[in-house]
Amino acid sequence: LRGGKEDSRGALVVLEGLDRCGKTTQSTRLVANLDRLGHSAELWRFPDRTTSVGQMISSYLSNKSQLDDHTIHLLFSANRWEKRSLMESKLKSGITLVVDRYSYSGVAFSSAKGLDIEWCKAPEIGLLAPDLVVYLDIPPEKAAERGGYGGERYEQLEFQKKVGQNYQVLRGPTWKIIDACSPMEDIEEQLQNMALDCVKTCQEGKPLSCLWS
Ligand code: T5A
Ligand code: NA
Repeated sequence: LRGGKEDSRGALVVLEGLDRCGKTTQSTRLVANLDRLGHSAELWRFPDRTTSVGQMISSYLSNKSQLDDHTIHLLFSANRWEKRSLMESKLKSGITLVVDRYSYSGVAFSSAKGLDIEWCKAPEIGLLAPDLVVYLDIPPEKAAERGGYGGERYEQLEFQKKVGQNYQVLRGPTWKIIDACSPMEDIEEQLQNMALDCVKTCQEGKPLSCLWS
């Protein structure tokens, strides 16, 4: 017997936005809220700095190593590919994944360096497509005023402006936008409602699909 709640899948929910837009704050709260409401959910993030590929990325981001722009792009992508099968099995076992950055970061940041956007998208083809992408929208100037900004490689105002323009090109039907300058509690509530709708659609049998769709 198929189609019952017992074999319904989890949702793939991705948070995107400029550095310091509030993704980590909100993805953490969302997982806690979904859990509280009886949905099994896990918090994931990319880059996943715990793998050996992730350690190369982390070293690059903190300016401890230098890499060609194409090379680091492919490492970010490889870091998602190394988690793909686990991601699929978690979703199929009914767990909702809340993911702090995904392929859209990969494309928006690398193309801000001048790499061709189609070239940047190509290695992401075949990764699981998110059911919902929530973009936390913040003016780059406001993000720069937030705590801790300036420590890592990409945390520079002019660069973040280009990243923001690239994100606009990537927006599609699964995207929802939240004003990231709103109070944290308001963002939390909007995000929770969006995620609950999405979880419901997935439980009702929406099939998993692959990028870019
Ligand atoms: N990257 C990533 C690529 O180039 N390619 C890729 O494929 C991927 C996956 C990764 C870097 O790598 C790039 C993108 C990034 O430059 P990271 O480790 O993911 O970096 O770091 P960030 O995502 O940039 O995380 P940040 O720590 O910078 O920002 P968050 O998570 O967006 O923000 P958060 O929640 O830590 O909040 C930042 C500050 O703002 C405050 C918080 O308290 C905190 O001080 N804040 C608010 N203040 C006022 N109002 C609100 N609503 C607020 N929400 C949060
Ligand atoms: Na973060």
